[in-house]
Amino acid sequence: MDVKAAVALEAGKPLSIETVQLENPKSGEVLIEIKATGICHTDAYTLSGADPEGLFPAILGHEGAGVVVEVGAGVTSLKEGDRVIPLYTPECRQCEYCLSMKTNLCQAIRATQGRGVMPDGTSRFSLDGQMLHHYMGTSTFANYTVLPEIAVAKIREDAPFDKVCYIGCGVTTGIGAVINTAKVEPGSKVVVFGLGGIGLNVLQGARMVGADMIVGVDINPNRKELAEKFGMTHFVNPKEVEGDLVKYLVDLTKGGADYSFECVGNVDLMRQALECCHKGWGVSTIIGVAGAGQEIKTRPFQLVTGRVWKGTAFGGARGRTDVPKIVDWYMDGKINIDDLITHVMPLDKINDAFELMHQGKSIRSVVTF
Ligand code: NAD
Ligand code: DAO
Ligand code: ZN
Repeated sequence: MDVKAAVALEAGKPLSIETVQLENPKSGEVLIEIKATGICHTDAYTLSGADPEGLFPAILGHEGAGVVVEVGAGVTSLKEGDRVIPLYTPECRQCEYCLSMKTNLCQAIRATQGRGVMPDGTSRFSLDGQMLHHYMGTSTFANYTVLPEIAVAKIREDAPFDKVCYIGCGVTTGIGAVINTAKVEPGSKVVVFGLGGIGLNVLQGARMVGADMIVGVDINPNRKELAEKFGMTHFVNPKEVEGDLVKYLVDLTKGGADYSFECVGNVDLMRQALECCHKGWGVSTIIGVAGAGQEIKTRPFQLVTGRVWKGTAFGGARGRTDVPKIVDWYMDGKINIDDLITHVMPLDKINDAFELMHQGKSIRSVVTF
């Protein structure tokens, strides 16, 4: 079938709006009509060419919501008409990783997903006969896409696509990092570095679990007002701090953070996030994706004296199990998504979304089809 898609033809170039060809779903796969997709920092990272694993040409996008329109042979958990969210972290419930219950990093289709193809080793997308790579197994910058059944979360029928698409990455990553990875307790002191599409969701996760003090750190002062709405109790702009930021944060939290989160992708901030944690028990979770080849460092004594360094992908969420629950939280008014979706546009304008992100003017832009 013909499909309208924003294609990343090469690194560093704007996306090109094209009519591409999409094959029918094969065994164990489903065809999804994408109704809305968010544009995340990670799409921009790959498009920029900085992602060493980035493949071109490709159809990017990993934060979508839509409807199942066709199921391939052997598909049992989904049917035509189901509302769904594509998962860049699948959940097969059968692999060693899934069965361990210690991680959400299902490995069932890891190798082929990393090569930009479906589990049978081929792509469903092409442009004038040339193969196009899938991206993160999801490729949501197209009005139709094909996914393996194990990488699709079925959600409730009344969930609005233009809001819950954000649960496909940013919302789940931020809130999940608090609940699943760091396991923040009520009464905690939390420090969040970076108050963008991820960090604001860390704030609302921390508020939801009952953290007492929630410090937000960002160099963009325009983030303060929105961050307060999402639970931040104290704002720190590093540009306005005289002297050492770590010392300032340790003093502010009266001994250090119980939990900190790095939501920028900056290795210097990752170090500061670890070192502003409380001696003996502070846990720092890395969410941001750093540039290719970059490394983190600290003095080992920071760990010897009880601080813990962690990282999280997709907020530690097991997508088919956890994503429908997060959709329920949104529908029940327990979490706020609406105020984070600052721009909505048609696919033809998707390059504007990248521009708004680079200028720090948007939190989330959403393309609706
Ligand atoms: P964003 O651009 O919306 O937000 C980043 C924020 O960091 C901005 O508010 C910016 O002003 C602030 N910032 C930049 N430099 C700073 C500095 N030196 N000190 C303090 N604040 C600073 O990005 P986002 O969409 O929130 O994504 C954040 C990171 O998370 C990215 O690296 C992204 O790739 C990554 N990410 C990780 C996962 C995961 O599963 N681990 C999932 C999605 C995104
Ligand atoms: O190696 O098993 C694995 C999974 C690797 C990919 C995990 C995703 C990491 C988060 C990147 C940002 C997502 C938008
Ligand atoms: Zn698995």
